[in-house]
Amino acid sequence: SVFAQQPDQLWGQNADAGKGEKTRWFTEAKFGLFLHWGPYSHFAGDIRGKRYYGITEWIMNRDKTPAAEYAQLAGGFNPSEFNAEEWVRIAKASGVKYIVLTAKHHDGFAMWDSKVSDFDIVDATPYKKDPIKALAAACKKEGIKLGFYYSQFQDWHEPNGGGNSWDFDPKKKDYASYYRGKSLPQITELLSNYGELGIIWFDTPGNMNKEESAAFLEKVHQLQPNCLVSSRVGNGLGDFKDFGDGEVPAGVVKGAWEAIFTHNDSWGYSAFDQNFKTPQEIIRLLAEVASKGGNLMMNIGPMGNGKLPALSEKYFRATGDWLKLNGEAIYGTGFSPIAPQPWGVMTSKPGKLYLHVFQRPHNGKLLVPDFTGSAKKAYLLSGKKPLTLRQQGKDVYVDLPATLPDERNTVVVLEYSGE
Ligand code: FHN
Repeated sequence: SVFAQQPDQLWGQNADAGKGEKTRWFTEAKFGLFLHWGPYSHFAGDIRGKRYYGITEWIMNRDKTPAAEYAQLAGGFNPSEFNAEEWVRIAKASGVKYIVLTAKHHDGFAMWDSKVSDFDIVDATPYKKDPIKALAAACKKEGIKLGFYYSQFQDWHEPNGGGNSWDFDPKKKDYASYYRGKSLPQITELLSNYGELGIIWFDTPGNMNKEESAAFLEKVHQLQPNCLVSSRVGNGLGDFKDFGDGEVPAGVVKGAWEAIFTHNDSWGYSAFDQNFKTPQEIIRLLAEVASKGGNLMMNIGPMGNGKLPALSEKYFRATGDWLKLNGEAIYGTGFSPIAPQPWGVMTSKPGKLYLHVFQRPHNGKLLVPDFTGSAKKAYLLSGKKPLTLRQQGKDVYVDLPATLPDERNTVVVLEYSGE
């Protein structure tokens, strides 16, 4: 590159780091939808008459609900209004390229008809159907990649699973028997019965050692060599890197990676949380993450009845409307070769810089500094209206219209030569 800004971190000593075919779809996708859905969606932040704000998927742990009682209450989960095709239609309209659904979260409840445990949606609820099967079919039909979240260490339902110390004495736990008897066999079920998967998204490896993490990674690759594994499989393994929840790395990061956010203050649905990120916040975050070379996976917590919260649907659809006009500046782009500016951030493709303008400079002149290429032309991405530009050494100035067509993020394309 002719530009100065270079990645300051590299992920991928274990995989092809975004260079090869295996992670290509992922690094080009840029926008994913995370879905946390299970019996906790039915409790919606209220269990046994007690309310908990935030992380409702942790309600069993926060409440120290005995496993047997939680299992009984989980029998009230009945997502009778769930419609997989509707979810996938909304996902498509929102512009996401992949979906990751919690097949099993820390509460140990399987969202499919597992033969390994009866603590699942078919055997333990009146719903009796397999929503994962329906979702896999809908994703296949619509060309959306599907991944499953699977909590490989924490399982609060099982005496030998990680995390539940209120029912089961951690000193007496035989974790290996839980991996052998439940979590590895369930991974086999997921990878054998739902077609080609894009991702197995492991989470919170807890006290797993390197051999144990490797056993999960290898199980996935053995059954589906192209299925990607998240770095939260633990011990430095995985095909792509996940940053912390709600974290954007400080600088550019090379390779395949994701920033993970949730739409409000919880991953699971909460009846008491309306703190949803606006379309502007999502659109800007997506641009910022892409400008550093990564994907944004944003979570929605579907309700216990199987519907998506109305505001999540509305704000995600609005994001999709922006992407319909500006997707060229997000999908398949690379990190910005120039540092973030007071007016916004940049993404790139060969010979093009996409200037994501969040804030119009008061003089209307957009300064792109450190520009070592030769600027050729500038125009608004949406509508292609030409803009005047002037290059003075390494400074490029673009004249913006008097008002930005989209105050949330107006994209200006700057074409140049000199790579
Ligand atoms: O403990 C989980 C949490 O419930 C949620 O699933 C998030 C999503 O990234 N992961 C864990 C915490 O990092």
